[in-house]
Amino acid sequence: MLGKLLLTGAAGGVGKALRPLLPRIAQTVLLSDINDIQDVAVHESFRRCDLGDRHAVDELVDGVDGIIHLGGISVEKSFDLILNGNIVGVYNLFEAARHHGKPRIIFASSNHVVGYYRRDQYLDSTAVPRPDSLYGVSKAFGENMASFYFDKFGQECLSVRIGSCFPKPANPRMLATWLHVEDLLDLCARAFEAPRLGHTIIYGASGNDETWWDNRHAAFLGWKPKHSSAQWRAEVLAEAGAQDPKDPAVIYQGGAFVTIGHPSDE
Ligand code: NAI
Ligand code: 15L
Repeated sequence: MLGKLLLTGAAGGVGKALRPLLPRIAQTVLLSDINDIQDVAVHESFRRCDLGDRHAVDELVDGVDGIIHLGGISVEKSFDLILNGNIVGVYNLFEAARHHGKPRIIFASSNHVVGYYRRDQYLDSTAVPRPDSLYGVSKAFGENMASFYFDKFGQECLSVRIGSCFPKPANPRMLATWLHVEDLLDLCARAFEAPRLGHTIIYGASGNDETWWDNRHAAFLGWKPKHSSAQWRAEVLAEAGAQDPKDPAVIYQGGAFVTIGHPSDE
């Protein structure tokens, strides 16, 4: 059990879903986000912070025993927004951790680091990144930052290439990529408890019938997802209708991220 856990991006979708589960792994939780949070529970406190503000991030991390880093831009956006939240923000977080006792970091990376691999390719964590967006590039940067800070400073971090962490799968692609928040919580617990974490990359998907990812290099964590998208398969496929096998959004793992417009062209 951790003492004080820092949860960045706490006002977002995953943050909101994870919050009620966090007493299972931490005594107190410091919530943080650039947006306000009103409903703070007794075991929680809140500090508003822009991840791009180095001094504020340094103060935020002081005294925490572990970090779940969800904060940042979570979809394709302008380079300036991504630069502040996901590039400068990640640097600030790792620097702050280094200066304050190196609490373990769980970094919310994304499947969009490898979004330009086809769905018939089976990937492990050694696959060379093929980002499908500026957003995916920024997550690859975060993983590289984790690698560098471990090799140079011994800062331990689990980068979770999250698939699709939502209440239920919203389309056929998510039948393969879906991650139940309880499985994410269990993965975080194992990463904080493991005798050694080092710099590890894992794909964050539940025990779905279809998978494109192989987590053998993170097997030492003993993570066994309990949930599966199977219960929604018939409903999701019926709602979606026929898929065009020539559509790049159907061919590639990143789905619609490979077909959306480039932000600077808009
Ligand atoms: P979200 O967009 O709902 O939440 C992200 C939070 O970060 C927001 O509350 C936002 O206000 C905050 N934020 C953005 N810029 C910030 C800044 N400069 N300083 C401080 N806070 C800032 O995203 P969601 O879905 O909750 O995802 C959480 C994390 O997991 C994100 O890092 C996302 O990239 C990653 N992820 C999520 C997936 C999913 O399926 N939900 C899949 C893959 C990765
Ligand atoms: C992500 O990285 C995004 O944060 C999330 O909004 C979804 O688009 C998810 O990937 C996905 O690929 O389904």
